[in-house]
Amino acid sequence: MRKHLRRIVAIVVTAVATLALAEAPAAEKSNKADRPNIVIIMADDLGYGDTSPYGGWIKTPHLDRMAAEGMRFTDFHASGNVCSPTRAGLLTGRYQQRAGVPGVINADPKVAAHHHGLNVKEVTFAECMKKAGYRTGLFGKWHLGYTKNFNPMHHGFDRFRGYVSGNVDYISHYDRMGVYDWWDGLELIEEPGYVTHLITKHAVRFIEEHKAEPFCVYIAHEAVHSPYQGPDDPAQRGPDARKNRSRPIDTKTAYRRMMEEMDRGVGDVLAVLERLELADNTLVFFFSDNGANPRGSNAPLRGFKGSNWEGGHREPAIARWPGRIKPGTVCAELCITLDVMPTMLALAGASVPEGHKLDGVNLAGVLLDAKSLGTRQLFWNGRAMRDGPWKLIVGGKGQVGVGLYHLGDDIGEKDNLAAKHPDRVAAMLAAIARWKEDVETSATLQRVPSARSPRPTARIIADCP
Ligand SMILES: [Ca+2]
Repeated sequence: MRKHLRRIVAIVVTAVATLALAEAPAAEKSNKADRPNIVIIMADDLGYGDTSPYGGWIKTPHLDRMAAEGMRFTDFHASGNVCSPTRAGLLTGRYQQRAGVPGVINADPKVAAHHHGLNVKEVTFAECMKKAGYRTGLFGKWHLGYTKNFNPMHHGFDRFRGYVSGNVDYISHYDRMGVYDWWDGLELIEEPGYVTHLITKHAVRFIEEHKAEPFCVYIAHEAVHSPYQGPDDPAQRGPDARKNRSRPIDTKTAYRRMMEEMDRGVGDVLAVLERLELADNTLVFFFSDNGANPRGSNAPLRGFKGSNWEGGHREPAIARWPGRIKPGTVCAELCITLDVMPTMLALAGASVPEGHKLDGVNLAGVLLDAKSLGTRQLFWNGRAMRDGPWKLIVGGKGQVGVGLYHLGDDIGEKDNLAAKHPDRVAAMLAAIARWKEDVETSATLQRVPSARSPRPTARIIADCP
C-alpha cells in the first residue's frame, strides 16, 4: 500500500513539475508592451549625404517614412570609421579597442589580421538579450572573424544567415579572395539570390516565426558597400565571373540601385511589423557603420570612410517606435553606436554581468522623452575626440598639425581654431592620451595582430577587405 502511495505521489509531483515547465516558457514568451522588440538595421558604408531624409542624392522613401514617424539624429556617430571596429563596438557597447578590434579583419589569410576576431569571452548585446528571454537573429554581414570559432552563433545569436567577410559578391556570394561565403549558422550553404533581398527575406521570416516572443534582430546590410552590383547586374566573382567580364556595370547607377533595394528592405521590415501588429511594440533603429567612400556622399561633412574627419564617422541614424517616439522629431544630441547596446538592454530589462563596464549610455530618455545627455566626450582611434560641440583631430588628411573645430558653427571642419584656443587643445590632447591608456590597459583578452601588420593601412581602408 505504502509503495502504491509513493508511486501516486511521484506521478503527481512529476505532473505538477511538467505543467510548471510547460507554463514557464509561455509566460516568458508573451510579447509584452513593456519589453519592446528591437530591430537594428545597419547599412554598410552609407554616407551622411546619401539618403533623402538627410537631403542626399538617392530617394529612400522608407527611410523618409521612418524619419517622419520617428526621430532623426543629426549628430550620431559610428565608433569606428571602417567596418569591423564599428561592429565590435556595436556588439559590445564598448570602444572596440577594448575588444582588440581597432582595425579591419582582413579577407587575405596571408595577413595576420585575417586570423583575428571578436573573442567569445566578450559580452555581446545578443548574449544579454538572449539571457533576458529574447530570440536573437543576425542577418547579413558579420566581419568579426573568418574562422568558425568567431561565428555569431558563439556570440549569443540563435540564428545567423549571412556572410563573415567584409563583403561578398551580391549575386554569387564569393568574397574578394574568391572564397564562397554564405552561412546558415555554422554551416556554409548554397542559396541563390541577391544578398540584400536574402537578408531582408530571412529577417522578415525570423520576425514572423518569433512574433509571439520578444525578439532582437540585427540586420546588417551589405549595401552600399562594394562590389557595386544592382539586383540585375552579373556576378563579378565566382564561377561565372569570367564570362560576365564583357558586361560593364555603371557604378553610380549600381550604387543607387543598391541603396534603393536596401531601402525597400527597410520597408518590408516595417510592413511585417505592422502586419503582425507589432509595430507599436518594436523599436527600429537604422544607422550606418561608417561614412561613404568617394563614390557616395557625406555632404556637408569633410572626409570619407577611413578618416577621423566627420565624413568618416558621422552617420545618418533614425529611430522609430510608434506611440513612444514622437513623430517627425530631429535630435541634435551627440550619440554613438556604443549607445545602442545599453539602450536596448535598458528597454528590455536585460543587463551585463555585474561589474562589467560599458562605454555607451542609455538613450531611452533621448528617444522617449527628448531628454538631453548633457556635454559628453567621445573618442575615435586615439586621433580625434569630441568635447560637446568641439572636435579635435590629429593627423587628419589634408591638415598640418592639430585641428580644432567648433562643429556647431562649422560642421564641415573648415575653420581650424587650434591657434586661438591653445588651452582647449592641450586639455583635449590630454584627454585623448588618458583614453588611449585606459582602453589599452583594458584590452587584455587579445593582442591585436592588425595593429602591427605591415600591410599598408590605406589599402585596408580602401577595400575594407
Ligand atoms: Ca563599412
